[in-house]
Amino acid sequence: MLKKEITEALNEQINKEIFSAYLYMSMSAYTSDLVLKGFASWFMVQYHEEMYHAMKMYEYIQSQGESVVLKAIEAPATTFDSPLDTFEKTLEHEQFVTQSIHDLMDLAIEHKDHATKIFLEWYVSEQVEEEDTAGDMIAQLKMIGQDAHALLMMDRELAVRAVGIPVDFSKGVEQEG
Ligand code: OFO
Repeated sequence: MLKKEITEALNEQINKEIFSAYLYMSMSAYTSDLVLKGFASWFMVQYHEEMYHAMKMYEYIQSQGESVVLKAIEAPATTFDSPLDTFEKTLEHEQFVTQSIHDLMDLAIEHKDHATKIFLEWYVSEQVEEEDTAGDMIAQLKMIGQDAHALLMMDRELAVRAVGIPVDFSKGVEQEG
């Protein structure tokens, strides 16, 4: 059982995670239009990661005997200035999500909700990684500048990233198939 305020905040967070998925899907479409297939693939992997974040929370709410309440997902931006802009906006968005996770953690601490606190620790670590990755991409793209050859090399590297988490949630977030 969760306190009402915590259930509501977790449901809000599901919305933010699905918005993140939607945003990265939009960045995938944009970079695909630029024929940067590696970037497009990388962002689609990120889309799956975000859906996983949302579903992990969805299951946690249910495991605590509470109800998931889904809300409308805001439309993401559909156009960006450049590949660099996509990662700058990614970092900006991840900083917003980090703050939201920290606020949730503060709420769990305030309510002495130890189970939710332990559950959220995974997200706190995940956000450190998310911001770090976006920061690295920005640094690399700034180094690349207008060098098309270097950009294509980076595109090839990004294409290698594979989905490392389950994407079929029909049997739960921790099981595939
Ligand atoms: Fe869910 O980590 Fe990004 O938003």
